[in-house]
Amino acid sequence: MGNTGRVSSTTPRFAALAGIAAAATAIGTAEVVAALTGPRSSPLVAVGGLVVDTAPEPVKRFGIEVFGTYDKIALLVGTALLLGGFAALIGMLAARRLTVGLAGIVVFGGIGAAAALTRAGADAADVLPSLLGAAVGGVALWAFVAGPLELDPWPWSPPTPAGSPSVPGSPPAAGGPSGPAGPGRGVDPDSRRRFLTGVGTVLGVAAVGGVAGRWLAGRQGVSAAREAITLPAPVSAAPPVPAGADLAQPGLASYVTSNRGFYRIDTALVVPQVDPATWQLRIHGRVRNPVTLSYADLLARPMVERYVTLACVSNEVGGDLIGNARWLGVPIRDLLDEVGPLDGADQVVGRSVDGWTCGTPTAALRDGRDALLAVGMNGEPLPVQHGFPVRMVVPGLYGYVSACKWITELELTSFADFDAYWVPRGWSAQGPIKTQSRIDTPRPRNRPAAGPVTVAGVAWAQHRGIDRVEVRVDEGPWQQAQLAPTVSVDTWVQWSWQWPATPGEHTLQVRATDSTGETQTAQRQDVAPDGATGWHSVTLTVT
Ligand SMILES: Nc1nc2c(c(=O)[nH]1)N[C@H]1C(S)=C(S)[C@@H](COP(=O)(O)O)O[C@H]1N2
Ligand SMILES: [Mo]
Repeated sequence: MGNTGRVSSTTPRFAALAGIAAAATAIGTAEVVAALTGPRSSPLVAVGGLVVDTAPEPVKRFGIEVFGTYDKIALLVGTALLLGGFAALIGMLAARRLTVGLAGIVVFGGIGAAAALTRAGADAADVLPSLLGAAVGGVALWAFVAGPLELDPWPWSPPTPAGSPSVPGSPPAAGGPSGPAGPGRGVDPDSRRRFLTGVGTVLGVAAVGGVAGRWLAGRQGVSAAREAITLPAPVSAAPPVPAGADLAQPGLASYVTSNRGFYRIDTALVVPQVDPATWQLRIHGRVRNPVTLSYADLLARPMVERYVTLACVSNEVGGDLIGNARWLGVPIRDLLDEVGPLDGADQVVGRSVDGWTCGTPTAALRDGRDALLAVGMNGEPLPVQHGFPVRMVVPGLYGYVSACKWITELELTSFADFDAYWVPRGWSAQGPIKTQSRIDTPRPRNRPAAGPVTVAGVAWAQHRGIDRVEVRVDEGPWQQAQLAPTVSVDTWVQWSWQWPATPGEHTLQVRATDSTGETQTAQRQDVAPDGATGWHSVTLTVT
């Protein structure tokens, strides 16, 4: 190692660069290996998943509120920035003492491996990407700091030949972190070129590796299998959407939500790829006759098709975490009748391939409502993001207690014996959907002209049905809105009201009454623990 004692103020930057290049190599390697061992073993995905599962509830809520459906992208970008910072630090530490830098890499590899082992269905092979990534990253770090690509000189290393102990109390090596940069004395240009070429090459290879790894993982995706599926016709078709159910008002959510426009909420950082050819559903636990069904078994059963409006418990008043689709599936009621739940089995736990669980009251699945093991959404096989190949859909219950995507198990148990995913995280074990209404148009930015203005929106009280929607202006008298027809009590309903708008600032409010006669409370309640309450209001200026 040619340490001539020359110094350069740019060296800390080079050291940081070496650390980042080494970390990128580690991650690129890990992604390639993870393409073979499965997505849950990718350290980025595993650590991110662990963060999602263990982050305190307020942090998670913040993520969902600020980034919405992009919360996962935000998490990945945040993780990458954080990792970049640590990698730079590791590079700078390694420039002073290689073993410290290598120890940093070992710690990161260890965290990745440990995180991978915590994921649902993990086995020993899942530590491989992290371990191999750390090993390759370690070699890269060595190459930049003490090996063939070493910058000449590393002014932070002791001025004495490598290996000799530094003298306690001696002044820092020339050009130490706080030492002065020697004027005009830079790094040897040849070595600088070699170093930067090395860094560039390694970053390029790492990027190619990362992309190739993701691409390989993508090829293992199930889109092709999904496209090859022909769904059976239902024995009981969905009732036709009545004329006028969709008021087709600009700004108003359409009565049927497209698959592309459907909200997506789940804890999965990487969308699970479940092969229908090997998919199985185990119905077991406190039952007389446990069964295991294949996808073919399921498709061979009589299918029904129903419109059901799905809603998320995290939907704020006025929010859009709600959508209405036509679902094709097998009635869960029939399956439960066949397995024969034992006394006291008051909870059915749906378990996803990624370990997520929801707990549904057994009674809700057997009381005659159209609770489905769904395979189709709006005439297509379930989109992968929405649970392909099979998910649950239960009218009247929030998604977190009923709508298990990528489902592989239905376990009969009791509420006393098992808490599903969100329950220990502060959400209610019971999650019936609360009656709600929303003003979709006009919105504040519309600034409508004075005169007749169509006020319109949606209201929902799944499985009870909406009886009445009322609107008021500036806290004046409540005015009855017109309800559009609907397919059933299991979907939302559109409403409209003609407003003789006058110039100035006004506040519109809406409230709905369900078929039990209960009117939405004005009381504002947060989404936690069991769904928001309160009236949606919109303040706007009429010109
Ligand atoms: N496997 C799995 N299923 C899940 C979830 C999840 O995190 N993992 N989230 C649930 C929640 S909270 C809701 S609101 C619905 C949303 O379904 P969607 O994404 O198809 O709209 O899925 C439910 N099913
Ligand atoms: Mo949800």
